Amino acid sequence: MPLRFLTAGESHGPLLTGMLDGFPAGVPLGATDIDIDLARRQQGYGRGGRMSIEKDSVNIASGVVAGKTTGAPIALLVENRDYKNWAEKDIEPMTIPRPGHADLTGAIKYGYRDLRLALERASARETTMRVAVGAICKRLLGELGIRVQGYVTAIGEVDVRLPDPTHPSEYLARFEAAEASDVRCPDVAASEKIHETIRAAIQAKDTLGGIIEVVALGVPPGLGSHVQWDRKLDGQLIGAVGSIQAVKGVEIGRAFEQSLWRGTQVHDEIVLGENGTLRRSSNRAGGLEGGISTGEPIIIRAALKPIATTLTPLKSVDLATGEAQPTHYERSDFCAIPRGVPIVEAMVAYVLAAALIEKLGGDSLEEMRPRFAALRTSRLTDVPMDNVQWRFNYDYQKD
Ligand code: EPS
Repeated sequence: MPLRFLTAGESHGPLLTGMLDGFPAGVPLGATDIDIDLARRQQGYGRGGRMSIEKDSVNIASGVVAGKTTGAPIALLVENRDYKNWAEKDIEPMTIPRPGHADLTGAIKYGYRDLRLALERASARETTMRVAVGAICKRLLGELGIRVQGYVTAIGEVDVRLPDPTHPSEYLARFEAAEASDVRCPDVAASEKIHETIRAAIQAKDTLGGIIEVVALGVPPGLGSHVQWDRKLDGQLIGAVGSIQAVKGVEIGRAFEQSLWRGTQVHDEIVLGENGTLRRSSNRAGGLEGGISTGEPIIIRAALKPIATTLTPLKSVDLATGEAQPTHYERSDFCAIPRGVPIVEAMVAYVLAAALIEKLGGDSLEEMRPRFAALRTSRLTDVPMDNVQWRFNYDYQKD
């Protein structure tokens, strides 16, 4: 059974819930493993007022017994502290859709007679549960030496060009530096500029988008497949990251920029390293070739649009009267990009955990370990060639 998850819950309902099914037995797991990432999702300059109400922490209601997963579905619950502020109150009608949010599209699709019904589920509050699921997937990946972490590379007009690491271990210092920054950018000077840019946007009653880069270290070669469209790991990663609220673009490595270069400038040349290892002189492919992991760090970049709820009104139409009306302000973030890092990490971790389970079988971690250790790598001895002439010899009769 493949790994899969679902989430449920409204932004101002009693709780958020999620279920992760198909997760292997024997993985050590506690609520604190998850709460660390839930706390990271709440931090970052530019966040909105809701984050001072919530203190997200998870309850694990099934699938983990005596500190280890059992292979049964894992049910997760996070309470919305803000619920008590909404439970007893009369909800004002919401009839003016905000451009950029799901207010209008949701009402058209479901025939809602009040726009709040769309907002409640479309809200990025839902990402709490994605992060919880992602933290569990990271726990499995960690047992196999795989690490998924990210940082911010652009917000507003500040776009940081981080140098290409000469060794994967350089990413570790980058992760650490990002966590020390209140805008999750590893570059200290750029962090200050980003902070200023967000402050100016708040003062201007506006919002900001940006770019998040997530890196997966230690991924073995051979995850995903070139043989079928829906088994390509790059397609799965792009789809999963593209499903996150506000994400409007996803690239592997610097795909958009490199699409304008020549082939000889783009492709990572293959060189013979020590002990017959086939190495790459660069990682412009972002760790993926032919929909399959190469063994180099996987690099996913997500472009998020600015938050759709702006203090400065935008033009809209009051659906109750048919009259032109500016939007009303709803409490929201000014810039959600620093908080978005663990959300992108979560979706990447989920896809990689699913790919590993597909490759190794996912009943138990105990069974996965030796299979993981036996995987072919990019050593010359792992890819022996026949080096003789041969024929296709299809059994295909042409009329
Ligand atoms: C969010 C909770 C929401 C918003 C934000 C993300 O809470 P509230 O609506 O009560 O302020 O702050 O949602 C959005 C950005 C959005 O567009 O809906 C959270 O927990 O991350």
